[in-house]
Amino acid sequence: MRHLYPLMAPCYAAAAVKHPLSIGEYLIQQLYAHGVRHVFGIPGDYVLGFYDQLAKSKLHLVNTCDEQGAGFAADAYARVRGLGAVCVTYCVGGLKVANTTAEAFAEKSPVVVISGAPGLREREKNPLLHHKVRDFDTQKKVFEQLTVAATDLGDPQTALQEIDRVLHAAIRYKRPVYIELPRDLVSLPGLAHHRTAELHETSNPKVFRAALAEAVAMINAAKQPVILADVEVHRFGLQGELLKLAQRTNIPVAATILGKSVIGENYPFYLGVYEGAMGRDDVRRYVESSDCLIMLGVFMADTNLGVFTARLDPARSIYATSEKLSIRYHSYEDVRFKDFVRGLLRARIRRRALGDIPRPPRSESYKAIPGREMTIRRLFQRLNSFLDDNTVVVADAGEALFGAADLFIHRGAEFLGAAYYASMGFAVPASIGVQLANPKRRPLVLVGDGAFQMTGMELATAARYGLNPIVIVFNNSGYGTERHLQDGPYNDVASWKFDRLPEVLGAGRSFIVQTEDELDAALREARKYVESYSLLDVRLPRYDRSPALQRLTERLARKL
Ligand SMILES: Cc1ncc(C[n+]2csc(CCOP(=O)(O)OP(=O)(O)O)c2C)c(N)n1
Ligand SMILES: [Mg+2]
Repeated sequence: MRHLYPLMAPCYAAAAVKHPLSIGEYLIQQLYAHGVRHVFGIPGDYVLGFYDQLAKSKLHLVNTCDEQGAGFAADAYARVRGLGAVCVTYCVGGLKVANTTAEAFAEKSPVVVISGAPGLREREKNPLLHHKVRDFDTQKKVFEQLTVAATDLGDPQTALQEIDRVLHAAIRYKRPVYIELPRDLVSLPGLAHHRTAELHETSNPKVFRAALAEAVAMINAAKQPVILADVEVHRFGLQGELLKLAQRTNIPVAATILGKSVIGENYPFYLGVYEGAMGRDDVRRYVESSDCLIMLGVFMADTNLGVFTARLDPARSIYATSEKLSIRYHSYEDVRFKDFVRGLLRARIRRRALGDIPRPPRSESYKAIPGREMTIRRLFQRLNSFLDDNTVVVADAGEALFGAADLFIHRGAEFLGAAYYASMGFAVPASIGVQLANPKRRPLVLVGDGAFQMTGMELATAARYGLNPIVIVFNNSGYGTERHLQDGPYNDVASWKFDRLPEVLGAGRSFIVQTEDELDAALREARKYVESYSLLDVRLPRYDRSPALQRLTERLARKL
């Protein structure tokens, strides 16, 4: 993806580094300058030198149980704070974060992957050093496929420049980058008079004006314009602009599942989640019948758009992302996504009456029926009224994610889910990244029993760092989502005594929930208990499913 880089025109503005920092120290300084305060990972001999520098720095190290946990935590941290970092040792650690980096790439999350590596002097005569797979650059080659920019800091003359280059790429493209640190170079001084390059990128003003004029004319002429907002509005920090645009013009807003919570869901112009035939039918009809669909930062991915059941007509659309701007059938080059959205906000778009539009169902007046066994539908209804302004919902793949589409996320609350790449095991470690990135929020983790068995041990990390997520384990005795596609013994998982975890981890509280009144009681207790995590083992029928999953599996099964 290096071809993307020449788009950037770095200009040299910041002060030169006076006393040359070492290469490792400069990397730390730049991470800090870009808002990073925590680095997730596990050390190893190839990266110990850098860990020592980290431990002495202003950055906080967060040791996870497994590298994959560190990778997911860094991804979630990046989604909330704008940049995240994971630091691991060569290959044994690095290749374990290949999956999480792939997720960050696929879902546009700027994570800096830092890996130690054998020193350059150790590599002479190509010895078989421990952790090496094939060649010394095997791991780097893997990460070149998974990141938007990759570098190995093998030359002190260019190392600081390379750090600037890849960090800028992460911020510009909101995608992961890879930095490999040979262990004998970490403490060497970088170039004495290096000036940190600043990223300045501008739209071509003529193209920008033409594109904006066409978009505004189309919107003003439309009878039923609709905004469909997605993940890039989050990543580029444009939620405020989107909200103002909707407030000023009264153009209704729908979100995708990946973009869910892009605006608070109690605004009168918020329609709900649009996901083709998978989502609510009134939203689908309203969005698809629009004569001017303004798609902002939308990811045209299958799961995001109801497994390609979305019917969005380009002839009636304005499609703006960080990579592309099209209006109807033609495209404009050189217009930045941010400029376009801000341009819309400043433009003369006529304000219209809101009219009668679909609205998300408010948290239904739920009342627990004592003794009644839990179902997924009732669990979500109850959780809806449990959310408050400080809750961040973090959903794992499976029912946890599908059912969450219709959760009513409050103003100021957030929703995180790996809704496109959909790797199981995201949610528990992600909640660590979320809470460290914003300690004012308390994560509500929704996770299947299968996914929990992959990374749930990271609750130990949550406990160790004083975090207090509330974890709802959807315990349906296996890979429920897959049972509805094709069932077999391969969808069973070993039955765990989830409630014994506090004993094993020496922290936290747990609850077994079988009935609606037990759920009420457990949620009440969990909210009160703030010292550490709470885990609710919610027992669900094996073949139960949410309405969204029912629609999805029917469609997927037809494709098998
Ligand atoms: C890492 C990974 N492995 C396999 C899959 C395929 N997969 C998708 S959903 C699913 C079952 C998830 O089970 P569980 O976490 O218990 O959630 P449930 O479907 O029961 O709600 C599997 C195996 C995946 N998405 N990610
Ligand atoms: Mg399950």
